[in-house]
Parts: sequence; structure tokens; C-alpha cells
Amino acid sequence: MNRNLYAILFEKFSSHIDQPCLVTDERIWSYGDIDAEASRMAGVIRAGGVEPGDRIVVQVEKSAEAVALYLACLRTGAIFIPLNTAYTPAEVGYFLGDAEPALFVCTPQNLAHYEDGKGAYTPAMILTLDEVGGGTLMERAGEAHPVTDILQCSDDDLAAILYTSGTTGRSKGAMLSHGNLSSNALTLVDFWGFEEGDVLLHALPIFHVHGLFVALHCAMLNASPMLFLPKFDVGEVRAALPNATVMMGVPTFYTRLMDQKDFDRQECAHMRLFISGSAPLTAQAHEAFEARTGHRILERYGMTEAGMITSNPNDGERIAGTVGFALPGIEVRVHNEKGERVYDDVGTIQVRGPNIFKGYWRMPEKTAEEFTADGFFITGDLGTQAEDGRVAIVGRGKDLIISGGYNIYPKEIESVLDNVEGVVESAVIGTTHADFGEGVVAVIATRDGKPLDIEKLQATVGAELARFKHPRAWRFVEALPRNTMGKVQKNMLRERYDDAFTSPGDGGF
Ligand code: MLC
Ligand code: AMP
Repeated sequence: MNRNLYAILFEKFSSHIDQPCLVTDERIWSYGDIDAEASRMAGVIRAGGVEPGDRIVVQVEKSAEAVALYLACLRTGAIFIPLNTAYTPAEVGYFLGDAEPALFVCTPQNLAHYEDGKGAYTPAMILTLDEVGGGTLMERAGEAHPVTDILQCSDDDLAAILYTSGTTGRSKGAMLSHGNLSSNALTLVDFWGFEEGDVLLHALPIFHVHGLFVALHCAMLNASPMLFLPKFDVGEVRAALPNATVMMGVPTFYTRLMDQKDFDRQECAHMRLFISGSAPLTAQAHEAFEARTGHRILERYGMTEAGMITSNPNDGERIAGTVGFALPGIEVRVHNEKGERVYDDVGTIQVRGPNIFKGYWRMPEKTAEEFTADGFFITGDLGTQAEDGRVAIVGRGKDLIISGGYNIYPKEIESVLDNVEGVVESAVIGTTHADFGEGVVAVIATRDGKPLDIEKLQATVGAELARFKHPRAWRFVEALPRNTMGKVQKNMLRERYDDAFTSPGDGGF
């Protein structure tokens, strides 16, 4: 049997080939249209000499064509590597060098950055795709001989690599197999009760697990239409809600909807399910949303290396401030520092199951460090597990900021800041931000504690890192607080500057 994820998706939606798949501003793409587009793009991939197992790096805006490109990669056995559209050429250069793709697809505007010889690694083929279906990829697809077969794969063959930054050093590529993705998708479509008539409101980006895998796969396995919005725009989302039944979002989606004074029960009357994840949804936001709309948001927990791990039930009690139970077929446990399993006590969350990734691309030592001897993946999240299995996340063992659902690793920003003249050392922290959950604060030690030129600091960060990672509040001190081991006490800094985005005059956004 062909275990290629595309074969599994195709088998499910092929009896609904005329059903709408992606509804965009420009047109309605039926399942047949998307499949045909994926065949043409597969033709371009094959004609370009891209072999199964070769990598294809993609940094393009959200569009139906970008979805077809992902499906074409699955179809031909090429490994799909999506990149955040906000990444700078410097960041993309690292990913190209690490992944060594046979093909890189970028926007026409960015092409000039990557043409021959400009970066450390130049892919053999660079094509372009814009947000309305233009670019050299589409020109070639128009002429290509369509590939209608689906490459025979096993569960262990790689489907995608998603880069996730590390607490130390550079980003690591999490290798995800066809089996990782299909096992998770088949579980979710069932667990969340996808049914005939469901319509998914899709306003997430498609370069992360949430919008790319969870949302797309669930809809496609159910042959559901997706109202495919280019991004989260609160007005467009509200306009689309009455035609949808399911929405998946990060907590910022829900707080932004709640900020709309006239957003009410009536607008959500048609909805079956609101799902939240990628960042903590406060119990307060959960309860306020229910009071306003009558819907209890279903919160679930996941990560790049594992897809979805736990979920509150579709039928059953959804408890605010918890992320529910291990999904069927997945084992979750909490271990204390002594390596003992604990219940109702805080420890590290560990996971084992068919959803767990195959390791970090070309980093066997890093991979080994993240697994226990009995094969559980150590998530780096801190949580509790009740005797009945219910999990609550209480913090992070890893030094990570989650802002609006995007992960930001302080180390990356600190490394850039530490090279600026006048900076003795820096500590980057996340503190409470009403819109993004956490906002980025840079605490900088200077020789006499005097402030430096913020514009200069911003320019230095801007040349290297994507805008969503930029510090939006700056604090200058004589020295960073350290414990007896010499480690910077970020907890103290987080407490001290927790009002950075709430006190008057601050905010930065
Ligand atoms: C945008 N900006 C952000 C930001 N998004 N800053 C911090 N954090 C973010 N998440 C900045 C931009 O750089 C810009 O800065 C300004 O905010 C406005 O940009 P925008 O493009 O207009 O922002 P907006 O459309 O409002 O985007 C906010 C958002 C978006 C929350 C809708 O970030 C989003 O869609 N987030 C979802 C991320 C996601 O899918 N995560 C899943 C990861 S998977 P300036 O200075 O230029 O004005 C995962 C596993 C799992 O975690 O469990 O799911
Ligand atoms: P990423 O590596 O981008 O996939 O982000 C995964 C991280 O997001 C997890 O390790 C958690 O820290 C966090 N996360 C995902 N879902 C939730 C949730 N429901 N509540 C709290 N944190 C979450």
C-alpha cells in the first residue's frame, strides 16, 4: 500500500473532486483543480531533475498555488521546506546552506537576493511564485507535462523539514515523515469530529505546523471547503465566520475578535468548533469568549517536532487552562528532575508515538540529546498531568518567547545585540503583551548603565532578523542579575519588566 501522505489525502477527497477545496478572493478551487495544479507543478519538479529525497525550500506568500506546490512535493517525494515570509535574506541564506535544496521557490521581489553566487549556497534551480499565481514556477507549470502518479512511499520516508530555532546555536531542521504527518492528521480529523458540511476558516500562515499540516490535512481528509484568507484580518474573519463551521487559530485571533465590541453570539451561530493552540490561551480569555459567544474554545497542544500531542475533547469537558489528554495512539508523561513519573506535580512533558519526528536534519547528536533512553521526546515544556491523564502547561524549561504564535529564541537576538558597540551583554525576555501574549524586551547592560542609541540597535537587529523577532521595548542597566552559578536570572528580569507593554508610553507596536 502506498503510504505517501498525498495518496492518503487523495483517496479521501477523490470522491468529492468537484467540491470546493480553497475559496480565495480570486476564485474557487475545486479539489480537482488543486489536484490538477499539483500535477502540473510535479511536472516542473520532475523535469527539473529533482529526485525523491531532494529538498525544495519555499518562501512565498500564502496562496492556492503555494498549497499546490506543497502537494506536488508530496506527490513526487521531494522534501518540502517552508520558510516564514518574514525571514530576512540573511536568515534564508542559513537555511539554504543547511538544507542544500535542489530547488528554491521565492517571491519575484526577493529573487535578486538569491541569484547566482550571492549567498553561501546557490540552489541549482530558483523559481518564483507570487501571491496571485504569477512567476516563473507558474510559467513552467503551464508548459509542463503533468505527473499524475503519486510516488510510492513508506511511512518512514521524509515529507517535510520544518526549521525550529534552538535555545543554543542555529536553527534545527525537524525531519517529518509521511507517517508522522498522516498518523496525526487521521487522528485529528476523527478526534475533532469533522463531518459532512464542515467548512474550515483558514486564516493562519502556511509555513508552520498549525496552518500547513493541522488545518490543511484535516480539511482535505474530510473533503471540506476552506475559506482561505491571505492572513488574519479581523474584518475579513468576521465576514467569513457566518459561512464557516470550524476555525483554528492562535490565541491572538481570539483576543482580537474579543476586542471588537460588537462581536457576538449571532456571528458565531453557524460555528461548530473553535480551536486554539500554538501558545497559551489564558483561562480568562477562554471564559470571556464563552460568555460572549456561547462557545467553549477547544485548546490543544503541539509542536513542530511532534505535530499535535494533546487535545481537549470534542465531546466532553473542555477545561480552561488545560490542554486536555494525549491524542489516541500517543503517550504523554511528566517527569521530575530525578527522572520519575509524577502526577499533579510540575515536570517536563515527554511524548512518544507515531507523530514524533525522525530527528534533526544532519544533527544526530542534537537529536539524541532530546530523547530519553526509552524513546520519549523531551518537549522542553513544563506541565502537570492529573491521574486521569489531563495535561496543563505551566511554563517552559526552554528559553523561548512565543509572540502571536511565533517562536522567538532570545539567544538569536542576544547574539546580534552583543556585537553592537557599547553593549557589555544583553538578555532578551518575553513579557506580558495584550495582543501577542508575549512581547520582546531587550535588557542591555552598558558600561555605566546609560542608554544607547535605540535606532542604531534596531538597525543592527533589522539587518539580520525578521521583524517579528525585534525587541519592542528596551531597558538599560549596569549589570544583569546572576545567580551563584553565574547564570542570568531571566525570571527576575521578567518580573521587573512585566509592565513594559502595559505602562503608559510603552508598547512599540
Ligand atoms: C506580526 N508582527 C509580529 C507578529 N506578527 N510581532 C510579534 N509577533 C508576531 N506574531 C509584527 C510585524 O513584524 C509588524 O511589525 C507588525 O507586527 C504588524 O504586522 P502584520 O503582518 O500586520 O501583523 P498581523 O497580521 O497583525 O499578524 C499577527 C498575527 C500573525 C498574530 C495574525 O503573527 C499570525 O498569523 N500568527 C500565527 C502564527 C502561527 O501560525 N503559529 C503557529 C506555529 S506552529 P512592524 O514593526 O513592521 O509594524 C506551532 C505548533 C502548534 O506553534 O502547536 O501549533
Ligand atoms: P513550535 O516549535 O513553533 O512548534 O512551538 C511549539 C511550542 O508552542 C510548544 O513547545 C509549546 O511551548 C507551545 N504551545 C503549543 N501549543 C500550546 C498551548 N496550547 N499552550 C501553551 N503552549 C503551547
